[in-house]
Amino acid sequence: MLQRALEVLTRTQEADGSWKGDYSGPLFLGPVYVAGLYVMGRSPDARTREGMLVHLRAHQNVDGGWGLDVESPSLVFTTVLNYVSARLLGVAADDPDLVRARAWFLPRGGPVGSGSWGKFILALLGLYDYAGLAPVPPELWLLPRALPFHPSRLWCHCRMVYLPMGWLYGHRARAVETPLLAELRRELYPQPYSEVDWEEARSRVAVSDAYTPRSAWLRAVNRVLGFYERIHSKRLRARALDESLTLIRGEDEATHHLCIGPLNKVLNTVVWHLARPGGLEVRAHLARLQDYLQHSEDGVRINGYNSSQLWDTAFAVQSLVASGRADGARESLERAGRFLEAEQVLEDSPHAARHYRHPSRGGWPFSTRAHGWPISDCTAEALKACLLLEPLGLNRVPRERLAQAVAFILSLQNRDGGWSTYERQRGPRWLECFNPSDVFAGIMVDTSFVECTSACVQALVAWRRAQPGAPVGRAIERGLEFLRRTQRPDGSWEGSWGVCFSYGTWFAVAGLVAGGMESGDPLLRRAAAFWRAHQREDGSWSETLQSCRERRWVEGATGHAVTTSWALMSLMAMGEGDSEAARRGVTWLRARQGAEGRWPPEPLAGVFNRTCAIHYDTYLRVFPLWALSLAAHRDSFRAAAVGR
Ligand code: LAN
Repeated sequence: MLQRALEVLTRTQEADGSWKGDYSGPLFLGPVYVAGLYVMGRSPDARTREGMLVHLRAHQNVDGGWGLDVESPSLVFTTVLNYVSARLLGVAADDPDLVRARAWFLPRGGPVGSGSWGKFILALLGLYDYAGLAPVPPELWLLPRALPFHPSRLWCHCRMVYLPMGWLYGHRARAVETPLLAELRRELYPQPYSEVDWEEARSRVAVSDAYTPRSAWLRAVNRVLGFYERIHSKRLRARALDESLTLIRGEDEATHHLCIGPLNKVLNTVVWHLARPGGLEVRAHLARLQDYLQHSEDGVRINGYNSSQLWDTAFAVQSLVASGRADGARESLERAGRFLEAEQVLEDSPHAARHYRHPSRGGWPFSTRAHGWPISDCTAEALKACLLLEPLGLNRVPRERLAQAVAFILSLQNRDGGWSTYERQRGPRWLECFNPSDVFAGIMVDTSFVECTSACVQALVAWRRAQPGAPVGRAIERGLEFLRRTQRPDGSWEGSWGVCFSYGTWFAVAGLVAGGMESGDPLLRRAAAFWRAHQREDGSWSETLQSCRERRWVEGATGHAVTTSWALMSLMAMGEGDSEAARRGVTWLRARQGAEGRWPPEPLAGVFNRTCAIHYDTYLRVFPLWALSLAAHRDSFRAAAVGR
């Protein structure tokens, strides 16, 4: 059965050596894409349009709304945006699905109840008045860089979304009026459009959309900025808009017009359409817009990134090597090795300091080299994969380049010993009090994460083994200390990029054990107790997205193969492989595998910013294989020991 799982994985590899799959899930990306095109007087081609509508209809909730992602309860933000998107794609207002949608959002105030990003996109379309938005003044970019709230200190995803938003806000950019937009203004609001109280709308948000409450600090800042909007100097604004455009250009060039993510990709494209209609910039952007499209049997979605190729490939390599059957997968590993080689970032981004970019050289991104934004843990996982390929003679990345990857990782370590995602922590944690998104948490500052920290520690340990005497000991120690410090009283760690305590605990344990922690250590005992406490009667583990939102363990209805694999890998790492818990887990996981070697589909295991689920296409092919491989090794090891 292990062999089948291995075959499934190698069979699904791309010709370029990577694993490339669906990276969708969020339901706000499609509508932003459609809205962006509409502002530019364009619409998707017929096939994409049809496909997007299939996907959109397939994920409408029974109550008539759309969730933040394909598995979540309805929000006004995503319901209004998907409604508008369907209309812009040609669906009539009396379509039964749209009638149901209106019945859901109208009693909640329509756009007025939406989380702030929904209001912004609607303002761009002329379906919401700019007076009803919290101000996004581009002048913030002109503040002294040393200020703790200079935008360059924000988490890169957040600042890259607000950068084009500031430009568009400063211009009060708005789609050319069409009869359809006039109809939409009548459909979206419970009252006539001319009677909406925009001042009041600014501070309104429906309960469904208010995950992160607007703090008193944020409300105060919004009042001050609102006042500033009335008195602002035109000259200063013009300078700020120029500066924003320069920074937008910098982002475009550093990413080959892919941009860091799908949102700023669309917004930057719209910016250039307005700043230089028909210019080179728009054309370069349009050429790479379809990189974000995912065509599949059940429609067209927008991926959350240009792909997850590097990440998936690094994990696939690790699970194939762990299977102990690398010989059978040699050809596949060889191609994967080539992909890893091809995707390492070999130079810093152009004018890095001017664009507030951390040096990139030596790092690996989540997707591809062209994307241009390397990440701490993606670099770490790729480095681990290369070092595993080395003894097999399949690593193609020369030592100097591996050393650059190590230097990149070291350059990212935070003062608290941990690692954040793309950059060292730049802003104070209290900036999170100013999170204006309503629907996400933890978007303001790139702080240390358990997962990133563990991956970096593991990679540095592997490097020290390959390169004895490498000066990484102190960094490892500080990373381990961070991991020790962040364990919760129940023995778990909270993850941020997968669901949730299972993901975090798997990473933390793997990091601590790699760093030399002994199986009898009280920390690991507590972690084992955590796993035992949550094992289900049938031997599996199951954790849901709700855990991330509520920040406490919330169990699913049935066992999950991915959660169970994380639990098993963690138990085996901490020396609990022979325990009753591990044995029952392994039995469940084996029985769950289908005859053709796959594990049946299950709820999404990826998450971001505590609220939004995202699909990792390879997780069901990689983690069960990996966990069962480790278990099989133990079995054969035990058999050999008994025989002796
Ligand atoms: C990702 C994708 C990769 C992911 C890992 C490398 C797996 C993780 O270990 C670190 C965080 C990171 C880089 C990550 C952060 C948040 C992202 C970029 C995403 C989940 C993909 C999409 C998401 C992005 C923020 C979506 C746009 C929404 C905003 C709130 C700006």
